[in-house]
Amino acid sequence: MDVIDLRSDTLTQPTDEMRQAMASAEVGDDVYGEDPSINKLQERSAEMLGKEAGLLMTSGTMSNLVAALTYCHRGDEIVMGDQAHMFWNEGGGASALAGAQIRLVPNDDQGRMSPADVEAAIRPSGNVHVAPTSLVCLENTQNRCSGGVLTPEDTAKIGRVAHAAGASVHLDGARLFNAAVALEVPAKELVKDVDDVSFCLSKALSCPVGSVLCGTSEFIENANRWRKMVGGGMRQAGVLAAAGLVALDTMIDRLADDHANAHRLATGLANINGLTVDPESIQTNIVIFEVDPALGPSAKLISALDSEDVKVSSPGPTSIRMVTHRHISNEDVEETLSRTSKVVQSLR
Ligand code: TLP
Repeated sequence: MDVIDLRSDTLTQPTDEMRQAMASAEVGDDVYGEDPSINKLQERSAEMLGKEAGLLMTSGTMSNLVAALTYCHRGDEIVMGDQAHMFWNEGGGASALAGAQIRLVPNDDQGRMSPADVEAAIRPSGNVHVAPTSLVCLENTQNRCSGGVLTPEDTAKIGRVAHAAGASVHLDGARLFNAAVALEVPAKELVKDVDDVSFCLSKALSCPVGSVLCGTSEFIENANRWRKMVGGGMRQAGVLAAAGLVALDTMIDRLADDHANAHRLATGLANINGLTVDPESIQTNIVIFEVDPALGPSAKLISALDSEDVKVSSPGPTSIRMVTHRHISNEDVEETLSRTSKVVQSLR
């Protein structure tokens, strides 16, 4: 039986074209700004997103952390959604290393925050009792909200209230291109109202490593200092950038296949008694579904699926996450549904 690994799109392997580009990449010392492949990737990324400059990071976590370090002084506050990856899955870096406290605002099912909630949460500087809000963070797509997408208008609404109150807006766009493909809008449109954006090369775009942070030249200059400080000055990392350039050319349009597979997967899961998901709410490549408590905690189903060689992850005690990606075919979706149905019946 083949293993079907739906734990994450981070599992995707570099393509042959990427491996060839990596082997022949022109490189230099990037801390001196002399790696031609990195420079090309950074320029290309910034251009695609309508920003002035870009900076290659080791990971999405490093990008988000460096953004927090660049905008915040110790004792500042960052407003973000209560389902934000930055809050749940990044080791508390913004608090521990940037010294910022986090203020959470509810995310709805699709990952949106209400502009009124954000406006009410933002606090001004000038009162000694208060941690001033220097930053508002958005996430598109929103991982823990089943890969929900923010439209350009959703983002503009938050941008307006944040900017009116003097706060900057950072977008964790780890899966920004999934949102762009799902909405059929250029990625540039999704980021025009944020000050900076980070997108990941190492998720559905299949690169082995890397994220790119894009913003104004001044922001990127400051971010570069923080990146060096946290150990992200990477010398001849043009081998990684070379894969990134191939990804931007070849891996974006195909994301539509992952989305179609996720939708089919959700439709099939919704037909299994004991599992709850609304297939119409699945917009990209992440399917999160609820497990009926009568079947036990989700951990029980996860381990039963594992013995059937279906690997999944869990965002919480009653839910399961399945992520479609380049190595998940139509047949894998059908096979996942049949193994899941069998396993659920065995738990009854
Ligand atoms: N997400 C990973 C896990 O950490 C959960 C995954 O498998 O989905 N922002 C978002 C929205 C993310 O989903 C992730 C990774 C990151 C940032 C961090 O990226 P990396 O793993 O490159 O540090």
